[in-house]
Amino acid sequence: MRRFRLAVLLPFLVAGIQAAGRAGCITNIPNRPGISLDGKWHYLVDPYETGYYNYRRQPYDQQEQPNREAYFADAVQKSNMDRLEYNFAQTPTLQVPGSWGMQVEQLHWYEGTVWYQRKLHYRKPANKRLFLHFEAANYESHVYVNGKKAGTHKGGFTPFDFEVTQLLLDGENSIVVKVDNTRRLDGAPTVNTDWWNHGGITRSVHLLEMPPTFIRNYKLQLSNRSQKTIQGWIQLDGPAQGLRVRVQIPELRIDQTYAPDQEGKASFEIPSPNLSLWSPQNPKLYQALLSTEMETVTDQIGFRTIETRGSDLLLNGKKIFLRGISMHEENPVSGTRIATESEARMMLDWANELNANFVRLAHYPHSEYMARLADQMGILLWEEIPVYWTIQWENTQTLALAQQQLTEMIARDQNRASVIIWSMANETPVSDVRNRFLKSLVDSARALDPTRLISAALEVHGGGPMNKVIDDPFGEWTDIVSFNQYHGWYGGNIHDFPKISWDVKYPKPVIVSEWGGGALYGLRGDSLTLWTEDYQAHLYKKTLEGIANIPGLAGFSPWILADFRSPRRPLTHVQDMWNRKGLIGEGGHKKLAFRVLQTYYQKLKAEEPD
Ligand code: GCB
Repeated sequence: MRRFRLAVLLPFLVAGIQAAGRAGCITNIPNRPGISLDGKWHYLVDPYETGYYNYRRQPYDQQEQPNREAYFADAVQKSNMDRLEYNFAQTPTLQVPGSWGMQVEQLHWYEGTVWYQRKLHYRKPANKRLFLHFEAANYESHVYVNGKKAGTHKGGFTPFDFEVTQLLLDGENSIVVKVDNTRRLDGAPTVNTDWWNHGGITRSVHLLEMPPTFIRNYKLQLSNRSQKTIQGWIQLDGPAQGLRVRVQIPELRIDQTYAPDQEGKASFEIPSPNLSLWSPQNPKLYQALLSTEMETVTDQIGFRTIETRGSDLLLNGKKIFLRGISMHEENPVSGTRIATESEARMMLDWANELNANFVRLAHYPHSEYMARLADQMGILLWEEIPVYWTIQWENTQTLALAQQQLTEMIARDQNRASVIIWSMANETPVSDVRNRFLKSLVDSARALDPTRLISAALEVHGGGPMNKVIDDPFGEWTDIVSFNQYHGWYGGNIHDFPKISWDVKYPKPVIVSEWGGGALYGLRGDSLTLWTEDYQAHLYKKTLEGIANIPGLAGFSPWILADFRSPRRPLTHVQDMWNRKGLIGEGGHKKLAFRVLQTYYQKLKAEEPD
């Protein structure tokens, strides 16, 4: 009986733990105390999930006997009688962060479970709360410390952490992480995408050492009603009674103290008439200090407003045109998931060289580095969750997963001035159930962050080849109407592009969130030969000739800055499992079209008022 009850209850308990984690993990990791757990981790490939399920395919952590959290969880042999059919000490290592498929040839196409393990010799600090923080692991992670489960997380691109104060020992510790990148029909994303499914602990891991009560998260941004009022809140974790929170921005002579409420939250509005507003021309960041009697957290924060008026997009009250480019989080030189700050900088430097002032970070949240660097470099960002193509709209678990990733993305980057747009989805098919799904995401995003704009990459419908209609009912709910179009590549004669008439149903700012075509770097020919750099450059010229005809156009982000790996792209000697729509090819070489867009943006930039 007891066994039955435990088995029934456990999934809910686990869901409860996940839900609690969902309140948002610890943010501003670069400025928190702790140690890095990056480096070499041992690994075991486990295609049958032997370390997780027994021979009846029951998960070890949902049984009373044997008393294990998982077979592979505890990397320490307890006695000679404890027969273990694995031995992490003898296994090779993987670099963390990194994608396994790009480090080990046999894992290139692998989709399944890999167990990571590392030891940690640790002197437990007195009076600290300890958290294992993962910036991202793709896709489902189970984390164990000294054989005990710390928690699980789903979603490959957002951060998560678990408190391990009681699980870590003074002395030697073993940390084991099961990472499973199996694509799932009910996942977000689902099984069908156009990018590489990089498996592994793809971003950095930290052990955070926090005081008994600490600042879990905070928000400090301009109110969307005024350019002279900073609005925000601080959320404490731990007993808050008697504590005060303090907000300082020394350069603005701001120094305010507040008493948190019973939930440990303090909300505030601070008049700040003398702000220098953040913008691409003036990426001004202020040092902010947030403190309690127990700690001080520093951050570099920019202040700006973003809003729409009719079909205009206004940054700090002034009309702005988005000279954009889309990018995946993949390094075209190495073909790996971007894992370091210098790789993120390389991508944004290219965007800068293109004279772009806007980057669409497709199709999932990129690393925190991207947004922090964009803040410093004055690049505006679109951030997106992987609600891509054909998600299971009717599945409430899938909706919960999308909501969770949205919440985690916003919690992490809500203090980045560069981020102006939260995008809910990409090219999703219209239906009532999809509308309800996406509407629910919009409601959450607006409640979590009313200071940014909402969009989604929609599709062009009907109208015929020379008349294109954008009438997706979801356009009603977004602040910006964005759509992807591929005239001249997926159908349509590119010479006709300037003659197309556009029918956009919503009087809102319009962003063409994708357009472009494929070219193999170095392949030359005439401007009508597909896959040549010449054709791609021609497509860019023709599109740029006609794109201003789109009513309400407030910017665009062509597809895409750099070639990226995709299993959907098998054309031999041309694609070879890469999507070739990059302006920069595999190896990091610029194609002709890069210069076309660069010159066009240069001209737009020169015409802009200061
Ligand atoms: C799209 C998708 C993008 C693809 C691109 C393509 O519309 O949004 O993820 O990679 O087209 O290259 O076909």
